[in-house]
Amino acid sequence: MKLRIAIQKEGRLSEWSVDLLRQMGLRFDTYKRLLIAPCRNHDVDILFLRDDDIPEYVQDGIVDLGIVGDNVVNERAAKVDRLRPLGFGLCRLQIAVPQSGKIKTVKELNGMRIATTYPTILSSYLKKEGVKAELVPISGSVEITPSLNVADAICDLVSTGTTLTTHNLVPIATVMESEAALIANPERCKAADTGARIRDLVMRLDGVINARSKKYVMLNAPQSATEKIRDIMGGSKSPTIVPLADTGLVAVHAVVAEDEFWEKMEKLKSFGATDILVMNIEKMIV
Ligand code: PRT
Ligand code: ZN
Repeated sequence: MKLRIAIQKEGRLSEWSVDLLRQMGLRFDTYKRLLIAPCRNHDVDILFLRDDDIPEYVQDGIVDLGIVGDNVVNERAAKVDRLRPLGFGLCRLQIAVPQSGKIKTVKELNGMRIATTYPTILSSYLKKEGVKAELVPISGSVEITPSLNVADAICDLVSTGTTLTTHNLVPIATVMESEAALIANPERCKAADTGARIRDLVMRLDGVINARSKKYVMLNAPQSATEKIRDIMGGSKSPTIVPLADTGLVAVHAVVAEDEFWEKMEKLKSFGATDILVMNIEKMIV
């Protein structure tokens, strides 16, 4: 049987999800937004669904894997394994109130009305905070409810904060942080056949994720600086150091974390490094 992976059909996560699966080496068409796209080079079908349906489809085994926001998984209280966070679709579920109003803290929400499309997550948060508020579950455009006097506060996803500002709302609490994640059906992960194939895909995914934050650096340096260079180019493994035909020089190759990259470059130059080449890594299997 083929493995099935569900991704969002149309929305914020769609393009990222398609790109990621392609980087993992899966070849499939997205022509005219088919509902199911079979992979040409792998025993996998990609299903394009509304994001809200993905957690249940994974939980019920209709698909084996899914890519969806943590916010949706938690709201649906789906019993799935979260295999990997994916680093896109980053947002926060926040409670916000009218800027000019009296409410400034979560405790002051006692007895107030809060509009949200996330009633499950919000009610467990309020319970934990010991706040009794009236939830107003709605299906969209949460940000306009205070101005319509439908609610005193809202609980909605925020990424840049522009929507809140535009509607004169300010956040007073973060209920959860969220990002897209690869989720899986727990039984399929345990089963011998599907488990092995899921692990193969996760290994490919790790290769893509590891490569994203790393650069491959090649440089030439005086042989006398070899020890110092080895110390700072630790990277994932010790660097490769080979003597050059020119006596007294070595070539150094290493994988370096992107966020430490500039700091290391400065030091390497001060040790006499020249001809520094920095390359993107397509995949990195460690
Ligand atoms: O049709 P379907 O049901 O599949 O899509 P959808 O409309 O439910 O979801 P979509 O595509 O809007 O979002 C999919 C997922 O992206 C969400 O479940 C989150 O995991 C993630 N995500 C990341 C966001 C945002 N950032 C986000 N900013 N989802 C929604 N928003 C909305 C938010 O609701 C608010 O209206 O954007 C507005 C706020 O944005 P800022 O930038 O003004 O703060
Ligand atoms: Zn949705």
